Amino acid sequence: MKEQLIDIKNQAIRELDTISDITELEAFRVAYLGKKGFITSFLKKLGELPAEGRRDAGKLANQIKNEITQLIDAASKRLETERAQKASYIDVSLPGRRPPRGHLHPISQVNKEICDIFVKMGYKIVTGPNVELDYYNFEALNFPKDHPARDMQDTFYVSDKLVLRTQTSPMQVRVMERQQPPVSIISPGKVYRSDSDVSHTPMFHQVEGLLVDKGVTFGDLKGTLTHFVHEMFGKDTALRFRPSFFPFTEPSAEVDIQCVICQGKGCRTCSNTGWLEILGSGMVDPAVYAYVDYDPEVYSGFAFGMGIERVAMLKYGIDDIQLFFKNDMRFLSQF
Ligand code: 2NM
Repeated sequence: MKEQLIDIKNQAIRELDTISDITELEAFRVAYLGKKGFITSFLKKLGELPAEGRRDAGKLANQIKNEITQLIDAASKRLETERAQKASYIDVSLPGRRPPRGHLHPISQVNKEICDIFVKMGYKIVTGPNVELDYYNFEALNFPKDHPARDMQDTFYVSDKLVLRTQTSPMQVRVMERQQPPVSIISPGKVYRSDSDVSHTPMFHQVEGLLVDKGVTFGDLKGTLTHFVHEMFGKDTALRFRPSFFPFTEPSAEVDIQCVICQGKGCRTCSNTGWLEILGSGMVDPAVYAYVDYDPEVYSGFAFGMGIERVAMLKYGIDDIQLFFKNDMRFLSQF
């Protein structure tokens, strides 16, 4: 009897040495101290023993039961300490987690691309106020007093004399006012019009350009804008100059490029015309020169303007302008 108990105890000590986690330890506890475990079974069989040995065997069994219980407690503490140490262990050789890296908004990217093309041709970038005098936004640009663009429906008025600029050309008037030709400038920036649908937002971005010197012709305008389109959309992009009208230019022309979706065959995007309008342009009207004291007998020049969102939509085949303003990372991270 006694030997049998000692054997159980020694076996328990050996087994305990091989236990490496809490689950195994629990299985061990059940095997020895559980309802059907070695010790419990032994205690249950005590009644079958002759009365004289029963007391000693019971005493020894309970003593071993306590010892094993203490061993389990100790092993449990040891395993818990090991687990905590493992959890707090830092592998200093692991490569770091790279923080996600941002980039310029697609409108900023396209704005930079447009400006870079003209800067390479010698144009200087100028910027100015978003809240502009009616004088620079309309009057000095030769808008008649009753022109529909001046209407409250189209223009955000800050006061009688102040508006949110509806184009960036007021800045060009400001430059001409303080500097005689030659001038070659582009003015990028935000502009505001009371308008909102799939192709209009109340605020959008424009780049306008101006070149004035002696002997500047419509041929210079065509050459400059053809170069721009080829740089922006590729050398193989066809373009055409279509007669148009602006208060500040005469003659005026809009530039269309071959539809980027159907290559000119005709589709929904180009309303089956094969062409997409990309910018407005023209020879600066002598009426504008009168406001800035340029001599129209000596100087001539051309000007142009384009919406950056529109250029970006054509370049990337985007059909909803609102996407540029929603800050949805699923859209923005594609650029
Ligand atoms: C356009 C189209 C045609 C333009 C004119 C001028 C200025 F100041 F010289 F008169 N700046 N920009 C112009 C000309 C803008 O945008 C569609």
